[in-house]
Amino acid sequence: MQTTTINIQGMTCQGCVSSIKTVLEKLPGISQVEVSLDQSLATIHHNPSVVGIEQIKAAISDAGFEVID
Ligand code: 9UX
Repeated sequence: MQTTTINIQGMTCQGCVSSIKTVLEKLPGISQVEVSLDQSLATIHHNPSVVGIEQIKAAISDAGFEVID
């Protein structure tokens, strides 16, 4: 398992937090997702041989939020 932290712009309420968690938890290879509204961060525990960082970022973008590199 690998832990990846991603900066996310555009989360304005706990509903956004829930949306992102739901989207990420549906991806294969993801074991745990924590999302902080205050810190604009997602912390994701994933198996890098199943799901890569770019795929995770794409899922967040597709959900309507901006990933900040
Ligand atoms: Mo809150 Mo976020 O009403 O997509 S859910 S702004």
